[in-house]
Amino acid sequence: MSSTRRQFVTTLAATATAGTGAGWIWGAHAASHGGGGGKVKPGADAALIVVDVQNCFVTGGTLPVKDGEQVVPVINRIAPAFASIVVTQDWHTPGHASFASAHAGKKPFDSIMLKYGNQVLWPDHCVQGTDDASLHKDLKLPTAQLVIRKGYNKGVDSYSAFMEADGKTVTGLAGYLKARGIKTVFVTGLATDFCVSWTAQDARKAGFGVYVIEDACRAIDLNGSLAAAWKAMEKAGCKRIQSGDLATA
Ligand code: VGL
Ligand code: ZN
Repeated sequence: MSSTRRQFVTTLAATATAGTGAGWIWGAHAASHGGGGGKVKPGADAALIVVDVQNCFVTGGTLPVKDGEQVVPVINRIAPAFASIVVTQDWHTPGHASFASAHAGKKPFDSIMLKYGNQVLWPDHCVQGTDDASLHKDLKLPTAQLVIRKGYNKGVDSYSAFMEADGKTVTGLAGYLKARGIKTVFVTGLATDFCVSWTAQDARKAGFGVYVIEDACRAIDLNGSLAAAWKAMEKAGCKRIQSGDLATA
């Protein structure tokens, strides 16, 4: 790790640690535990968002994220701490504009300019109704209330669970959460540097307090995208924590 990178990580780690005991916590209060270590306790106005834990993004899928399946036990373990849980699914049409196969001469992981801006091109993935697009079979979220699908407009991608890549078409998630009195969201899932990051940043834009639970996420890390995503999330006011920082009992 370069020294700049190490310093960056250290700074973020310090921010997260300080944060768990301080007064900035939205919709969550620091619960005292025997040892005095502050933990983040999700309140009644907090929701867990589980982003794209689908077959396509784990080993054997069409766009596998390294160690993507490792988020499953972490998410299963923390889920009981949340009264509200929302699950998302990347849900593309066949021939979707985010697929390299839809653009002559392009390969997966190339980029192109679309009407709404730069678009990374991916292997065909998460096609509506396929097993590849199903939620991971070991995800155990019996209390989840909403499954929200995104990326279903053929010409527009949607990394974010709130807003499509055109920057104006909403999914309805912000309205749903607000109607239910949710003030804070805890974001987990795949991939840290794409759908998790865009979802977390858009949640801030929509006025929610945002925690991103780092060890409940895994990244694609394309050309430095992971470091860039953490920087952007931090700038947007998202708080980086670990699952162990949560009071899960
Ligand atoms: C995602 C790339 C393409 C994600 C979705 O879930 O992070 N990444 N589609
Ligand atoms: Zn996608």
